[in-house]
Amino acid sequence: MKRLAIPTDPIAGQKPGTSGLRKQTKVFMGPHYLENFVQSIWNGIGGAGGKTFVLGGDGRYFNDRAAQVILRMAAASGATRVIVGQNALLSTPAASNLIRQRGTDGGIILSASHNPGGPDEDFGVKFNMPNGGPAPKDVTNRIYAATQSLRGYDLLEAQDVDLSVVGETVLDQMAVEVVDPVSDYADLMETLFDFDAIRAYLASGATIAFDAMHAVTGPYATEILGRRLGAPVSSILNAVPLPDFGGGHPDPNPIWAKPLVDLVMGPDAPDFAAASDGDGDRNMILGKGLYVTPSDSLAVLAANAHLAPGYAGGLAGVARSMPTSRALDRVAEARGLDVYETPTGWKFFGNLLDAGRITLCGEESAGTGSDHVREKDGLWAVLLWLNILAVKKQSVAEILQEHWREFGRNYYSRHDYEAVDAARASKMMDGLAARLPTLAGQGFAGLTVARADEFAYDDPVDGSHAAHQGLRVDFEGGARIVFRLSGTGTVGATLRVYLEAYEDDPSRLNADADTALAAMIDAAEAIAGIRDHTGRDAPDVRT
Ligand code: VG1
Ligand code: CO
Repeated sequence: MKRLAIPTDPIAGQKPGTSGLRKQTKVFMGPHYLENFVQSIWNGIGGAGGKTFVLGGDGRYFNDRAAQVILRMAAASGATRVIVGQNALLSTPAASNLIRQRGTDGGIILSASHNPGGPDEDFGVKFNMPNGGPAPKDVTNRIYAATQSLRGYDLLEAQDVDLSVVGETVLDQMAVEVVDPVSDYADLMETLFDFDAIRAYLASGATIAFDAMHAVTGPYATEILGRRLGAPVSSILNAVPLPDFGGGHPDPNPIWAKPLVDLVMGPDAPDFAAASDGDGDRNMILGKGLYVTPSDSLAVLAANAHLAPGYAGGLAGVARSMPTSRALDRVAEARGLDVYETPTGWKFFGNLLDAGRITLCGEESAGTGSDHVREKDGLWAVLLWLNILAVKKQSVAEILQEHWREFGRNYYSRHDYEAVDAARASKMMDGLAARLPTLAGQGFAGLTVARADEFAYDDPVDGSHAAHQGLRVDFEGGARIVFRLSGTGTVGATLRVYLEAYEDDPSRLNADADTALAAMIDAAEAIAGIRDHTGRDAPDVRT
């Protein structure tokens, strides 16, 4: 085995976004592209020498090849050990758990999350810190700076490591430890939730459906929901991970998980249904005949988490990303909990979790989690819901109704305009940012602006500052519109418009969300001129 020092030049555009570096697969497969980025990770974290890393991914196309390259690069750079999920699989939360549990120096997760996979779709590489969470901005900035000054990378010339068998091998001087990707994670779940109660709930005839969307959660759901909790095999749908996710978008929302939504709206609806995304960190929650918005789900979980053993002592505090609805704030206020508002992206929760200021947090994009790992966690949310259902012995619909009666309802919807011309999208956002100070007091579609600003965040733990985190327009009466550009899209720009209206009149808690938000949609258009700027008549995706 020979260590090679391969000369390269910097590659433009290797700037990590909201969730690592996400690009089209064929870009990652291009000459030196993956290698340059991985070497830049090593350089950005002060070298790989003597370190132990976790490695795994969501099983998408190129996952297996990329894992072999990374192993050879880690060995060439003098890493001591890499802990790899069998067949290079690890869900994002399971990777976060292993990074923490094994006291490692961090890990590399191969995933483009909910983006589709395949040679003509997307791939991604993300570095997580020793606390198990996504790298914060100072680290991704160092990694990015390294990509711009890179002159070469180190690679071991070697055969592929057999990752199909659990056990330990050696690659040059480096230990490669292949582990079962599921068991440690499943054990952790057993410490948090009342598996006996959930087992009894399922045995009493409650029916569930979990859609793994041919992504990484298939094996996790099969072990946890099936083997450990006794759910029938037939209740786990699309359980086999496929490199192209069966041709679908592994994005658990009513658009991309439509078959599951159709199931719960139909005559054979199970009592509870859920789906997760490509890398297993997101969740969609459904009940008989209904879809629970992620923001509502977060609020319900916060209000009821104490019913699960892992949270029986109560919550230290809670947090949500800025565009997430303020349903959570209502719960926090009623329960006397601190609530933090952070920029989009899980990395901003890390410090709050590490400092013990919060126990539970979430995002409107279907991410919910707690201090058990440092990533959002799809199956965790499913298990917490099941634990709550098992204890309360109510339906999902009853739980929601009760929640809205107690706290009021935040009607909510997100409109995405995808692959918009990037220059035009920036122009729209810059123009709107400049006009924000003039909006207060103005009326749009019958709504009066109370205040408008550009969101910036000062981390209360380490004092770091994040600017330009989205434009907020608050209206009299508790409604709000947020405008933001995505940091995870891979083609052009994605404009996200987040709409929210608060209602506490008991006779108006059960409107259709689009109807309840109709004025907001008009106001968003009137304020931002979305049609003119994007050339689009309507959003591509509404969730
Ligand atoms: C999106 C979501 C954000 C989430 C991020 C990563 O980012 O809006 O809430 O944290 O994806 O999720 P953006 O910048 O495109 O809006 V995933 O499932 O990659 O881990
Ligand atoms: Co994800």
